[in-house]
Amino acid sequence: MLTEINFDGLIGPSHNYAGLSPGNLAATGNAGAPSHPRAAALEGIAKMRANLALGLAQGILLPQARPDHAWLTSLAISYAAAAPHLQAQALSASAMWAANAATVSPAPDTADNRCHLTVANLVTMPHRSHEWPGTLAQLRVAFADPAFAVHGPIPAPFGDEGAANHMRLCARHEAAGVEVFVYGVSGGPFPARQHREASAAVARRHGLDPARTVLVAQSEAAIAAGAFHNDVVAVANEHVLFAHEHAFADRNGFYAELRAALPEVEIITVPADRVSLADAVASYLFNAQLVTLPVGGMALILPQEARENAAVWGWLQELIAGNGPIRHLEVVDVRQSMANGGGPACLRLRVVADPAMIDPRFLVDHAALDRIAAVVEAHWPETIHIADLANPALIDRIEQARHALIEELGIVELIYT
Ligand code: SUG
Repeated sequence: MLTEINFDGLIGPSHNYAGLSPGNLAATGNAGAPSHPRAAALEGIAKMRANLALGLAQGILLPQARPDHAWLTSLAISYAAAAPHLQAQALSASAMWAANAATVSPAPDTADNRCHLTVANLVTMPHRSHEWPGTLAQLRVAFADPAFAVHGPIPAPFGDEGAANHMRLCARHEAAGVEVFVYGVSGGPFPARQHREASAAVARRHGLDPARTVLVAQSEAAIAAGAFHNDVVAVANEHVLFAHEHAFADRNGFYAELRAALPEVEIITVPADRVSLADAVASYLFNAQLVTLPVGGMALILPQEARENAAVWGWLQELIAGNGPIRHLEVVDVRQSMANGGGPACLRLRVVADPAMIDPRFLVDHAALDRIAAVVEAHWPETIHIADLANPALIDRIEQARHALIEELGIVELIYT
């Protein structure tokens, strides 16, 4: 049976605030602040438990080996000898944001009726550009069944940031869908991280029907306001699109194309005079997980920051009081990730597939999360100060912590990736 499974990136033991992502206002604003990897990972685990409690299927992706010695070796340097900026880039725990791991086209959308995954190349940001080999290795283990086709990255220089710039709309998860690829042309002072050429290549590779594929430009104003990925200003689930008024360059043209491809689509647009782009970016209203509940209806899984913003929370109260499809708000605390610009939706990769076809070590229930949480409690550093990134004792601790997790989960084939 095809089901939507959310795979959350488990927040790694090297989680820190090095300010590596220009255009990501939270990350640059918190540069140099002390981080709390243990609390961060436990917040992520609590979010997964909240999903389980709603009756949703939950998976995990593992933190990658950090520092990335293979990457440093390809740059002909060791961690100890590397300059501080290279150390930070090699150590980043950024693979936690699983929405940037890959783009996923479920089987009902593809020509060969397999679920296709293309690992994202993340070429725009140096600290993310070396994630893909580790991600690809994991995807090849988790989705080894022939029901899946796992592809390598789109070649540089075409930037691809994965599912964060991809939305799937359909009558029901298991029905054929319309896949929407959102790319950036210009981001004002900031880079447009998703390139049209990359999106179009992913759609071709996955064997999507051109009549059910839409390419749409993100608005420059949104990128300039800090929406470095589309999932900061829009989210979709089944037949519902929930988006900010200024998310897209040509809103009316896009909506018309979408309605033609999927007549039952229901579009909820949040007007800028109720929630400004600045409030949307600060609160991560749209970086919610929009999910279909087993009991019926849809829920938004929102970060705490959305409840703390009066304009956003007021708008949401009206939304759920109305007669629309979204009836339930679930608030989660992922502050450690949020401070690096990653909300609830950034932390997860959605895969519509039959869970029986997936390596069970990547699927979790409460008992598996108890075991993971125990490893985190015992091994993850409590605090990382930026000055510690050069400290060999911290690096040793980070590497040991990941080994302990891999051993607990029995995924030893991934020990070095
Ligand atoms: O790529 N932050 C990530 C946040 C990614 C959020 N993902 C989605 N919107 N789907 C990024 O900008 C900050 C890391 C640092 O500065 O150390 C960072 O990479």
